Amino acid sequence: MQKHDRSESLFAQALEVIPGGVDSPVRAYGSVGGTPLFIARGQGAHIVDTDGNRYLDYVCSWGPLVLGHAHHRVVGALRDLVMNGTSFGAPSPLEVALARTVVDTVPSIDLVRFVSSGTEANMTALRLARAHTGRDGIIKFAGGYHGHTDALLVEAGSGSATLGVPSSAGVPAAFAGLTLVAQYNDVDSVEALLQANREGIAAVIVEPVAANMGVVAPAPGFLEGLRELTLRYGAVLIFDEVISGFRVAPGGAQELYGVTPDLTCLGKIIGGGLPVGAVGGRRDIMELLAPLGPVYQAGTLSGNPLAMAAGSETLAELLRPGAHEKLETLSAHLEEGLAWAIAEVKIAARVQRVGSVLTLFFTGDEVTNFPSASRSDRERFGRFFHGMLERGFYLPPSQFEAWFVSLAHTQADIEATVDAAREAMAGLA
Ligand code: KE4
Repeated sequence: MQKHDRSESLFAQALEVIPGGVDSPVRAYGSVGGTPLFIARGQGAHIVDTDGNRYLDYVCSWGPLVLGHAHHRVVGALRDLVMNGTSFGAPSPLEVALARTVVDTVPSIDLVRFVSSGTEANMTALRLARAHTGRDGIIKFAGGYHGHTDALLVEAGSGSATLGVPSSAGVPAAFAGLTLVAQYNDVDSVEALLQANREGIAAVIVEPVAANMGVVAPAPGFLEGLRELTLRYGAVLIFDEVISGFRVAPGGAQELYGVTPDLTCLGKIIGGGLPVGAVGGRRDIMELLAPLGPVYQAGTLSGNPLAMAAGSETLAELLRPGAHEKLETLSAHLEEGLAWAIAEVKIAARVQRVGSVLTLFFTGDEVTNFPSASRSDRERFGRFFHGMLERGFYLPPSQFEAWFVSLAHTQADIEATVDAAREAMAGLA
């Protein structure tokens, strides 16, 4: 039986000085119960908590660690760099190198600006869209999560969904009122909003592969429909690829599904585990950004050399021939194995996957949007989460999140995961 004394002691200390004891709400285990584990170190596909318990990690820092923890290329690059300083507040060759990789790999991106989080990237994309169109309205999707900028904390997914507070406190009604909410995989719901606000919509923002309501793939024609509608109504199409970028294909979901947005937001993987975000897209829109144009955006640590280096090393490894194929093979085996375990245990659950992100939903019905995701049995998910944790498998502590597979996971890890999942699910009956 695992001991968690150190985590419990650290959580009590954290609660004295940090709101909720965490620096990001989903980490508090609010929707699964129990005391969050404090992590001491990671190596490859495993993490070790402060009590010395070792886990196979399917959070991978919520996506950035697609190579696994402490990859030698990332550690080596950072070790060499840090001796020469950590930040200069000035251009560095490292941001040019990473920008070149992003521009050469992501179909929609002519120019890219680095920031320090996915939230900043999405916030900037909205500002660019509003400047480009002269309009104020935004359309997002119920269950879509794009970081915590005011305009997008309306019926958001991820942690805010588990909080049961679809719209955050502190967001002025005037701001929220500019954000209209459509249903994912429902093009008609978008057209209705565009029709009713013909000249008012600056942008439609979407996770092309939804991952913050759990993983939901775009239905055939959905992304194409958004592309056609936004062209017809003169709105900017923004793909939030903070999760899917570089993960579901080298060029992200826009490459996988063959739909090119006007702007793309990136994060996570492109920083290799250090703070990063990026907004990129059509030259005519991106050139609105200061110092070229009238849209102000700035950041003390934007393009931080360490983050740029960690990102470049991560992408260099990820873009090697065969890397995405290996991720696909491992992830497909995990999906198949979990589906087998569900059938064996005869439990109302299903697996939904795109590339190396997947979610095990505790519902028997297909999950196509946030209302259907919300019909999942969150109490059962919570017990499953703890059942897996006790067996040494670290899952995202929420039904509305994605499991992340890395290149450090092995076939043996996948098989062990499936065996543990079968046992944990059997215990739920
Ligand atoms: P950050 O500001 O957390 O770097 O990125 C926000 C963001 C934007 N877009 C998408 C599609 C995202 O998934 C995220 C952040 N993802 C969550 C997990 N679903 C991060 C975990 C957390 O909030 O602690």
